[in-house]
Amino acid sequence: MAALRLEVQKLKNYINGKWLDVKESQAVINPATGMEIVQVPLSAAGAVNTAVKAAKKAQKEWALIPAPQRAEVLYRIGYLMKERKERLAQFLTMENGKVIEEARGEVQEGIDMAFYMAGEGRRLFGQTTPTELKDKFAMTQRSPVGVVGIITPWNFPIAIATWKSFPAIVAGNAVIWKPATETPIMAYELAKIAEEAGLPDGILNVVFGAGSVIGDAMVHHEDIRVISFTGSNDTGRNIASACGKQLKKVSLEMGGKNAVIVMDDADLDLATEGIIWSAFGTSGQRCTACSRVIVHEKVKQALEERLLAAMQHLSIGNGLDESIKIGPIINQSGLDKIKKYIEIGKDEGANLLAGGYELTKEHQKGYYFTPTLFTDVSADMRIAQEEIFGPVVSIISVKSLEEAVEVNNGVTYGLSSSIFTNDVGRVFKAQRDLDTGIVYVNAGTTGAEIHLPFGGTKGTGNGHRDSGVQALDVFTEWKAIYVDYSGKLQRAQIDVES
Ligand code: UN1
Repeated sequence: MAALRLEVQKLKNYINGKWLDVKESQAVINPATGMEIVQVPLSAAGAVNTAVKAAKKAQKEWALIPAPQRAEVLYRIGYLMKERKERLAQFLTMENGKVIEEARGEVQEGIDMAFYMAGEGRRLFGQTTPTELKDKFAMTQRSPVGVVGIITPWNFPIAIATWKSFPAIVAGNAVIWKPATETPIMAYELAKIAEEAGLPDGILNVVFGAGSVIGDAMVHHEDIRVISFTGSNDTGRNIASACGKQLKKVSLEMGGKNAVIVMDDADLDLATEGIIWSAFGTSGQRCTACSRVIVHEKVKQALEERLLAAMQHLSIGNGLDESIKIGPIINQSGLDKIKKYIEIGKDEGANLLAGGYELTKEHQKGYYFTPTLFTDVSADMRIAQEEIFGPVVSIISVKSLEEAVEVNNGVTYGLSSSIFTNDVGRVFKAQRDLDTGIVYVNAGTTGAEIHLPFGGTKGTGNGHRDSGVQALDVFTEWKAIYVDYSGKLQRAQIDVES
C-alpha cells in the first residue's frame, strides 16, 4: 500500500491565482480507515464575492485570447495530469474510497477530457449559412457566457470537475468551483496543476465550503450566469427553482435508477460480469450504477446462480490494496441510507438472496457494506424505484422485451440502461424504446466515454448534457451574425422577391 502524504495539513481556497487561508475547517476522513487525511476549509459566503470579482475581470481578457491559445493551457493541464496520474489516483482512493484501479480510470477520464476539450480550441464550430438577401452573409458563433459556477459531487471528484470546467475554460469563461467537502484533495491538486500549467489568475477559482453556504451564494450571485450541478435530486430542484427566478442557466445531473435487462437469448456469463461490474464497482456509488436487473423469467434462476457465484470473489477492504475489488461507502450517512433501504426491501416482501449487512468488526473504522442481491422484487417497490447509492441490486422478472422496457422506463430517473441479447431486432427495439440518456448493448450500465454526451431524461436532469461537444452548449451562448455588404438597406422578409 502506498504511503503518500499531502504536503499540507489544511487546504486553502484558490482565488485569483492566490492560495487563501480560511479560518474555519473540518476534517476530511478516509472512508476506508476512518482516519483524518486533511482539513478542508469551510469558507464564508464572502469568498464567493471575492472570487467572482476576480473572475469577472480575468474573464474579459481570457475571452479575447484566441481559442487555440486557450487550448494550449488545457494541453499542458492534460500532460501534468498524466505525469501525476498515480499520485492523483492514490489521493482519490484515500478521500473517496474507490479501489485504486477505478481511481486510475477516473483520473484517466479527466486526462481524456483535457485533451478532447483542448482539441475543441481548434474547432468550437459555428455554422455559415445563406441569407434571403443578395450581398449578405450569415453565420453563427459560440460566445462565452462570462463567469460560470460549477458544483461537483464526491463520487467522481476529478472526472466530473473536468467535464464541467474544461469546456467552460476553452470556451472563454472563468470558473467558480465548489467541490464536495468529502473530496477536496482532487480540487486542490487540479488547481495546483492549472496554476503550474499557466492558466491565468482568476480563470479557475476553487472555493471550499458547505453547499448551504458556498453553493447557495453561487446560485444567488447575479454575476454567475450559469450553474452546472451534479448531485442529489432535492438539491438540484432547489437550485433549478432559484436559478429559474433569476433567469440563470442551469445544467443538472441528478442520478439514476439504472437497469440491466437480460433476455432469454443472452450470453449469461457475459451478463453476469456486466452486472457485477456495474452494480458493485465503486460500491454502487455511481449515478450510472446498475441497481435493477430486469431478467426474462426463463433465465432468472440461471442468472441468479451465476451472480451468487461471482459475488463470492468480491473482496472488500481498503482500495489502496490492489487485490481489493470493493471499497468502502463514503461515510456514515451513506451507510445509514443503504441500511434503511435494506429494511425497506425486507418490509416490502423482497427476498434477500445475498449480503444486506454492514461489515464492522473485521473492518474496524471504515464504512463497509456487503454487495447485496434482492430477488422477487416487483417493479413498484421502493427499492426498485428510489436511488440507493450503494451495492444493492433488485432482480425483477419479466415475460417479454416489451415488459422489460416498460419496467425500465417506469421510474422517475432516466440516466443509463443496458440490454444483454444476441437478437439484432431486440437490440434495435431496445435502443429505440429505452428512455434513458445512455443505452448500452451487451455491456453494463457504467463506463461512459468523455467524447459522448453524459446525462439523462426525466428526473435525472433538465435537458442539458455534461462532457461531449454538447457540454459546450451549457457554457456558451449562440450568437447569430449578419453581414450586409450590399451598401443599401435590405429588409429581411420584406425586400425578398418571391
Ligand atoms: C457518475 O457516476 O456520476 O459512466 C459518473 C460512468 C463514469 C462516470 C460516472 N464514466 O460510470
